[in-house]
This record gives sequence, structure tokens and C-alpha cells, in this order.
Amino acid sequence: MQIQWFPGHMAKTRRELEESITKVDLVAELADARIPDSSRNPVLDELVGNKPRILVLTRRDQADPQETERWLAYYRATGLYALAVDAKSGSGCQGFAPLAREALAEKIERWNARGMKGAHLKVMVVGIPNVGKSSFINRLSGRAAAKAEDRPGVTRQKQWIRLSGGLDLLDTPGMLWPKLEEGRVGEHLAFTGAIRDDILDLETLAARLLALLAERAPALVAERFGITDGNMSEAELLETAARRRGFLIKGGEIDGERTARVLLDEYRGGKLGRITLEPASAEPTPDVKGE
Ligand SMILES: Nc1nc2c(ncn2[C@@H]2O[C@H](COP(=O)(O)OP(=O)(O)O)[C@@H](O)[C@H]2O)c(=O)[nH]1
Ligand SMILES: [Mg+2]
Repeated sequence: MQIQWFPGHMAKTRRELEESITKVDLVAELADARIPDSSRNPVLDELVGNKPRILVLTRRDQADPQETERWLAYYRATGLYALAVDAKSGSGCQGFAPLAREALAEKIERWNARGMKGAHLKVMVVGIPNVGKSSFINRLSGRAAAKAEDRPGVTRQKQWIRLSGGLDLLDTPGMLWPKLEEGRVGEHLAFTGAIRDDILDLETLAARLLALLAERAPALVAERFGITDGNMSEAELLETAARRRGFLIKGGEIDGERTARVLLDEYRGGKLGRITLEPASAEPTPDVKGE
């Protein structure tokens, strides 16, 4: 999944996405519930146009449930259909087909009026690398249909997977490149492991994650890493965490690299708890769509 998104590659990816999108009735856009903002690419808006879309927040098992509810309410208030799932265990995925039929209710009615009752709705899954596309497809289809990893350049026949509930799912997910123009976005993608972590040196990356965690989950950071002061420098944050965890080398110096690696692994693996790095801005509204 370590893909270099050089401009030629982006142009090709864009063409492939555009072509696939014309073949479907509905696009399932996957984003990471921990970083809903950074894991979406607005270029998809252009590519999808007016085609119905459902935003699927993956990794709900790793995100703060209340924040996820707020994000869903926010998206629904903007007119998007939205749903949160754990694509790994499959929980929440059963809500997708009913929501798809809701999103396509007008089309289904038109089909029924034309005697095309029972026609299947064509759906494709789109998202940045590592967001959970293959897992989601496998969960919907109930079998290991999509390969766990997609390597660009390996083209194969597009196939449809017939799902219960009147949906046909394109078995090849649409790859969307991460939007890396903004520094913060790249950092957030690196925190979650969505992109290579060599955009910054490991210790800087870990220190910045600590700073963000201190904001988003102060009690946890105080308890686990002994960090209670919000104004520490990056070096002080890492130093404090290393001492608290006992990651020292001889002479009493801290093992910064080990501290950084462990911290990043723990966050990515959900071992620090369910922490959403990007807070939702809107309050839930009473008239919501979907689950
Ligand atoms: N905990 C958790 N892990 C997930 C979820 N979705 C995907 N994963 C894991 O994330 C990794 C990448 O998932 P994959 O489906 O291959 O992503 P893709 O690159 O978008 O196809 C795999 O190790 C999955 O098990 C989820 O909702 N929760
Ligand atoms: Mg995949």
C-alpha cells in the first residue's frame, strides 16, 4: 500500500475512477472515523457529481463513539447519507443495503414503474489506501472476494458480486489518492498508518501525536505518559513519555526511537483506546438519515 502518488499516477487513477463511476448507480465513499476530514479527498466530489453516494466511516471500533455520532450527524445535515462500520468485524455493515435502497429510492420507483422490478443496484467502493475497502467488500459479500491488498498495475477483469438485498457490488474497489497538499493532513494520515511514516522523522511524528492526544484525550495522556502540561515542547513530550514508560538506554538517556515506535504502534492498533483525532464541528440534529 506504499504508493507514490506522482502526477502521472494520479491522472491514471482519476481516469480509472471516472470510468468505473459511470458504470454504477451508487458510490460508497470510505473514510476513517478517527480522521474523517483528512481521509477524504474532495476531488471525489467532482468525480461523483450528482450520483448518489453513501459516506461510510470505517474503524468505528477505534474511534470515540460520541465523536462518530457527531460526525454522522454533521454529514447528514449536509445532505449526505452516512453510516459508521467496523469493516474488520463487520459490525454495522448490515446497515449499508437498506441505506443504499433509501438513497436510490427514486431510481427504484422508476424501474418498478417500467416493469424492471427486482433489478439490482450497482455499487462501487471508493477510498484512499488502507481505509478498509477490501475488508468492507468482503464483509458485504460474506466471503473473501476482494484481495486483501491491491497493487496498482495489476489489472484484472472487473466482476460483480451479487449481494442479498438487491445490490451488485463491483469487486474491485476504486483507489483514491490521499490529499497531501496540506501538512496537517499528511501528519494525521501518518498517525493512523494510512501513509508511510517517513514524511517526518519518527520521533517528531510521535511527539506531534502526543501533543494532539494531550488535546484530544488529556486524562489518558496524563495517566499513561505522565504528560499534564499542555505547553511542553516536542522534545519534552517524548522525554516525559519515555521516562514514564521506562524506555531508557544506558546512562539514563531516553530511547526516543523505541518510544516513538511503541507510541505509534499503540495508537494505530487501538491500544490507547478509542480516540478520534479530528473532532466533529456540528451537534447531532434530530432528523437524521440512516442508522
Ligand atoms: N479495527 C479495524 N481495522 C480495520 C477496519 N477496516 C479495515 N481494517 C484493517 O485495516 C487494514 C487495511 O484494510 P483493507 O481492507 O486492506 O484496506 P484497503 O487498502 O482500503 O483495501 C487491514 O489490516 C484491515 O484488517 C475497521 O473498521 N476496524
Ligand atoms: Mg484493498
